[in-house]
Amino acid sequence: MEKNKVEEYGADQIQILEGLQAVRKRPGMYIGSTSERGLHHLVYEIVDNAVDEALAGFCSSIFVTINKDGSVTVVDDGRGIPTGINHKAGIPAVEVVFTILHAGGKFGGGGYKVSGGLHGVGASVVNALSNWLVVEIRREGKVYEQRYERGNTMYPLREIGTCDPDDTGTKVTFYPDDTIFETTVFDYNTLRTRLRETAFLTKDLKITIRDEREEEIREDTFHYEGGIKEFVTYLNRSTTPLYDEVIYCEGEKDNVLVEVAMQHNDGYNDSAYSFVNNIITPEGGMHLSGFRSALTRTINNYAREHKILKEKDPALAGEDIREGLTAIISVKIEEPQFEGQTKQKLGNSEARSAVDAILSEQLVYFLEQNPRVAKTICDKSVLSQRAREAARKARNATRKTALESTALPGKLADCTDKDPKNCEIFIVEGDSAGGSAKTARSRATQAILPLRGKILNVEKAREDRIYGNEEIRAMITAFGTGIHEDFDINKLRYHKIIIMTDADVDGAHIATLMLTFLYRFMPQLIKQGFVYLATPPLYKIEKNKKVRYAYSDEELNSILVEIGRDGNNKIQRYKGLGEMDAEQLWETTMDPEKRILKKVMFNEDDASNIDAIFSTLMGDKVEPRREFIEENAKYVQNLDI
Ligand code: TSJ
Repeated sequence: MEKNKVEEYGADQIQILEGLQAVRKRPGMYIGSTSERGLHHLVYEIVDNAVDEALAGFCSSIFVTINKDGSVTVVDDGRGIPTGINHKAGIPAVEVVFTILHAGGKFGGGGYKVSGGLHGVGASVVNALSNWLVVEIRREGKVYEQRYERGNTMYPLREIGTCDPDDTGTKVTFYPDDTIFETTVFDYNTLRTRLRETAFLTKDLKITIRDEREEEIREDTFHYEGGIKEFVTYLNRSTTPLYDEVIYCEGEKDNVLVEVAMQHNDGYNDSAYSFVNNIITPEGGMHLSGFRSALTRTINNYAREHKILKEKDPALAGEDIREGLTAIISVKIEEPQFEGQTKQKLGNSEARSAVDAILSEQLVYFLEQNPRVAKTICDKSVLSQRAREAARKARNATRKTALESTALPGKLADCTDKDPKNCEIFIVEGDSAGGSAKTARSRATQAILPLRGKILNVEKAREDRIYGNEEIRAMITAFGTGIHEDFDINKLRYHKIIIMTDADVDGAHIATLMLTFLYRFMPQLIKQGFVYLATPPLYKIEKNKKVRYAYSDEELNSILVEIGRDGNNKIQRYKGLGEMDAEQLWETTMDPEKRILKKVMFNEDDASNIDAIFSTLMGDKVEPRREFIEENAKYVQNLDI
């Protein structure tokens, strides 16, 4: 590989500079964006190189440190990047790695980065986008070092000492270019989530992450001998699994390495995460379709052969079998092709046939060896098939009246403007606040939908009950988009969906129930940025007839400093929306000129984590929920208990 690249690009220094210059000119083409997300990609690019060394069988642990000065260090215990002169380039191989932009495998299709590897060519991109970068190599008893600034070599590779010949490895430290990135502050939790995922996907590799920026040093180590098998156990940690075993298959076919792990829980979600070369593919692709067809076919065959399905019974649908299934599909492939608008969908058809063949063969075997598990899966699927049939009937029955009718819910006070771009809908907790909101609103563009009490927790209910729920039906018809396979974003009637609840624990719970519903049934609304949270004030401060509002404790403090802390201040703590009259509600929470809206965001990199957060918070296991809240409470301000 290394040789070919060098042949293509030669040793021409001018070309080297031009290459890295191109990266600095259009960073988005190489790392997606210069936002916080792009910033974190720099770390993944470096780590991926070390992971490659682990996949090659020469590295067992990786250490990632966020240093006091905000730079990041990645160390591995691999062989060390070769230091000998690369004859085509006339410079040491390590310098080639950091200064020559590697085309080919990784940067195909018109210069777009289409893959994360089978990895390991992004080091020069990171170098080009760093204020400075230092590499240290331990190899053959010697320690070497070289430094670069904004991609430029500062001095020839130099020997800085000796070491035990058995002590080998690569250490890279860099500080991102603050003139290129919107922020250069790394987030520990973001890196931790991704590194945990990488450890799950690379069996037996130990990854440690450490944050030395604060007085209180944080550190986590991830090491999973079971690989993706343990990943499934982790994802199911806040659910109740239907059987103890995690089903696991692995194999190789047509140069595609395949690993699949899965286990059902008693919930209703289909949570399959697919990866190519350790990179998540949010839109699936060939490997996921191979997984689905093998699973559907194999379970149906088993159910027929064992008379769980009678001759006259219809076949189980894929979605019946996947109800409550948590699965990881991981393939490793030489030249992945990515398709779709966001290049997140695997296009290689050999990946489909490889996953299909390996899973079919090994799953049949597993089912025969574990008849109790097989029976559980079949029974669960049959139950799901019946529930789905009941849901279909419920849906058909309510179609004309609710889900598909153009008749809007009675409780909705709609706006008069019909252009969705101008329109917003407030989902309001409680009839009384709903009443104030109706009086307060700007009729032309603001619609109000009051909901009574707590909405149904969709995490704990099957579809037929969900469709039967009045509050949920009201939202579906008001939004106009339909749900699931009927979902059509073009029919959305409001471009802002604003959840307005009390600023207390109950209000937060209701907002979470609402978000759970939207996330599970209409995730596109969140992904495309149509969902917002209103921010009602926490305090009203009155002094000499002059009224101010504070939306946080800090703001209250700064207002009090400004107007003076004395006996003339009247401070009122708002407990709920109902304590405000219509005028106050308008002024503080609804008036587009003055209000604060929080946009609900969705990080694609974090899909498995978000799924887990919802099932942890809304599922029925208490212990993981308490742990989650305890762990996260320290990051939440204004927690009002
Ligand atoms: F990204 C990077 F280049 F900066 C980087 C590379 C960063 C880190 C943390 C590690 C690595 C890396 C590269 N670790 N291990 C390696 N291995 C090689 O480059 C290597 C070593 C030996 C041989 C050989 O054939 O002897 C070949 C290679 C590619």
